[in-house]
Amino acid sequence: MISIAVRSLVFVLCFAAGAGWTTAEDSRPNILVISIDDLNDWVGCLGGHPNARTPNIDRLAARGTLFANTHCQAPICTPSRASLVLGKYPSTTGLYFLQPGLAEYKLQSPGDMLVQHFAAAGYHTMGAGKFVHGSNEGRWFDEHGGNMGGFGPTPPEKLNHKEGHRLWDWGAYPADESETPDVKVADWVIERLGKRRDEPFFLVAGFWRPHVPMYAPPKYVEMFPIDQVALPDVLESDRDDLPDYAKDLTIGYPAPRHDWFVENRQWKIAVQSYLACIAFVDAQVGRVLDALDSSPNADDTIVVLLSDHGWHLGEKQRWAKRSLWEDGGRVPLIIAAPDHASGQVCKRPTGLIDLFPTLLELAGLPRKMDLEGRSLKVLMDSPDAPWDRPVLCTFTPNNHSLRSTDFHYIRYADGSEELYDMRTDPNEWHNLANNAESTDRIAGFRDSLPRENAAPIRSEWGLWEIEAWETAQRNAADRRNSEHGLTGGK
Ligand SMILES: [Ca+2]
Ligand SMILES: [Ca+2]
Repeated sequence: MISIAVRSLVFVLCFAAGAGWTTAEDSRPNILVISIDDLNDWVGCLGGHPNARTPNIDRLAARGTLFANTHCQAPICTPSRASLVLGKYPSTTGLYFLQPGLAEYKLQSPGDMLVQHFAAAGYHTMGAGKFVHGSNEGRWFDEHGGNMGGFGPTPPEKLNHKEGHRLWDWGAYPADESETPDVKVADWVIERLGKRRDEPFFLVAGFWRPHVPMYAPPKYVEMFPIDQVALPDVLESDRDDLPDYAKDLTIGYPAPRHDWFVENRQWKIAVQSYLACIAFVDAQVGRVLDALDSSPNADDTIVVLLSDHGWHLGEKQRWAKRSLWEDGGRVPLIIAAPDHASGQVCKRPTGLIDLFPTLLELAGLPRKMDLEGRSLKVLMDSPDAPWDRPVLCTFTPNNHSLRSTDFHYIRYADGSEELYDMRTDPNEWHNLANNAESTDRIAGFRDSLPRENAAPIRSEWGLWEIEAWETAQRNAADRRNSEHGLTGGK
């Protein structure tokens, strides 16, 4: 157990919600958020891949609570992060797509956004790299280091995927890891961790990998000899029991098709590169944790580690994000807080949306009543505590996934459904939605779906996503019409 060091400072606190002025000794903990982009469950302590090497993430898990059944609220960067920092579901805000970003969303008050809420409560907010996502990330922080080079640097010519989207490539690059944005993000964060401030800090390390391009410095690629790389399990007939709508939802996404990876002998190389990117970002996590441990903030800093959504590398014969299956939605979430038990694993269904209320409670700040998540502190105190609701993930309007402790239910906008028993079928190969014995269970899940689905907020920059979604709607309408002997719909 670590006790919270009390700052000697007497501070004046004014909550944004207008709760009035309070004077107290500032014993509130610092908060360090380690955000990793597109990291699925290929993390040692989550057991998602036998080759995964993440000793530093694992050691953080050993210091706190690993939420092993955590899911994002949208399986794509911008809306997942918007949901996290607003504490609201996409079906409430209408933020479903890569565009518009949070900057274009009309906040009712700055305190409605996680980082700004802590700033208003007297925290000094700092960040570097990718967290909220979108241009001018610094607008959300008191102090921001910039994007540190974003998804770059890139080699003069693509290494393995010569055509297609500019970000879609993988391999060993660059030779000098000090050129990578993530090393620079870690450097910037490490420098700030070393200073003791009068007021508590809210500090975000926003790492870019393993997001494409899946480039990692050579020494990390060499950790995974190609002949030892294990491929995900795939069932050839898996897609036969999927609703047509599930297949349509992948329309328009920029990842190469699974057949392309197989036919071009790139599957193993891409898996190797993704594992290398994870090992590389884990090394940066280790540098940050070491810096915290040797800093004056070691004893009173809450550490959170998360990713914004999952990632397919051939599972269910598809790639990348934008799916409601387990591989698209499951993310690591670790919270290590002073005065809380260590080495715990919680299997209750939880979401990134729960982070905002959790951090408020851990920091001793007032509850914010319009948040849609739920504080996880009760599960940090007792990982098997009663927890009566499944976690919701949404991909484009009215397409939802609900994950309970043992089952995974998906419902698409046309009413088609999937159900998987995760205890016996962790690969989600056998859709039980049409089995008679699933009727009661499905009825229970239907009751937990959102009552309202906000219309999508549109952006002129994200038209291809809207078009893909509209194509799925049209195709569903055509299928419905042909089933009823009608024509047209286009
Ligand atoms: Ca992402
Ligand atoms: Ca199947």
